Amino acid sequence: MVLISEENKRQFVQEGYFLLPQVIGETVLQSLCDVCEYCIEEFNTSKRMDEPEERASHAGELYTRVTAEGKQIQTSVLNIKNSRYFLEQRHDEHPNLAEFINSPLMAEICLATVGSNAYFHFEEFVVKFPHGGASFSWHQDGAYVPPHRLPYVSVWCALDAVNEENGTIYVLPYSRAGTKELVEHDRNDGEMEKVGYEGSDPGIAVVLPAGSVAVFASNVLHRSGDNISHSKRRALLVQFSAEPILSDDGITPWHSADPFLHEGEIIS
Ligand SMILES: O=C(O)CCC(=O)C(=O)O
Repeated sequence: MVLISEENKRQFVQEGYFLLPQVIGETVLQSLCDVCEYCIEEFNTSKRMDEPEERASHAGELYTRVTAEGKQIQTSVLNIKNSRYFLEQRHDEHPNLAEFINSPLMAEICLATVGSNAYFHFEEFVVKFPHGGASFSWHQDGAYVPPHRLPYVSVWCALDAVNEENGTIYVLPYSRAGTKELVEHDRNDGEMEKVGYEGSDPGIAVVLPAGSVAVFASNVLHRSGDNISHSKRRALLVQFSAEPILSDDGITPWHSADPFLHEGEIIS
């Protein structure tokens, strides 16, 4: 499988991102959409447990919901009911999702970005609901995790065709951001989002058919727009790092740190 060109690799080094149109086959795409729909339904039919002791270890970032069957799910504080969902870390329950994370496509992306030794770090579905699904502020993904040595890679997979009407992402290439460093982020008013850019550059809109992928480094500023279309916009974000990303205790992985590639070979 050679989907990534030398030009893609050059652009990743120089500008921090590249795009791979239509690289996810229809069957796999449908299976990922099915998992996403299951997770949406699970969110919508669960209730928030608000006691402080129910908060997850990533204090302030997650809270617990409980389904009618009593299953507890960790949910992002960034979720806005029927507007914008971040549905994270469901691969243990959904083999099709786990298989996609451990696929040759992800191996090729890791090899071209973080290198021949790679750890699976995190996954989440990001869903924007029709008729106003909320935007998401300019940020670098690396600002949402504890301090770490090396940038990691985000693989943003479009489960639906994405465009400016339905709330696609916008990336700010390094040359336009003027930096590759992690920048200071402020929390926006009341919404718990971190904001790392207040400039006037609108960024480059990622407009792609369903089954396409945007690959960007964790130090690339990006945002996403409102969904003013009549349909849901679903994406799956999968992240890999060259070394484990750890919590402040220096031992516990922040999210996951599952070995995925060793010397270029898939080992998981
Ligand atoms: O899919 C989106 O709308 C943006 C997601 C994103 O930027 C993120 O989760 O870091």
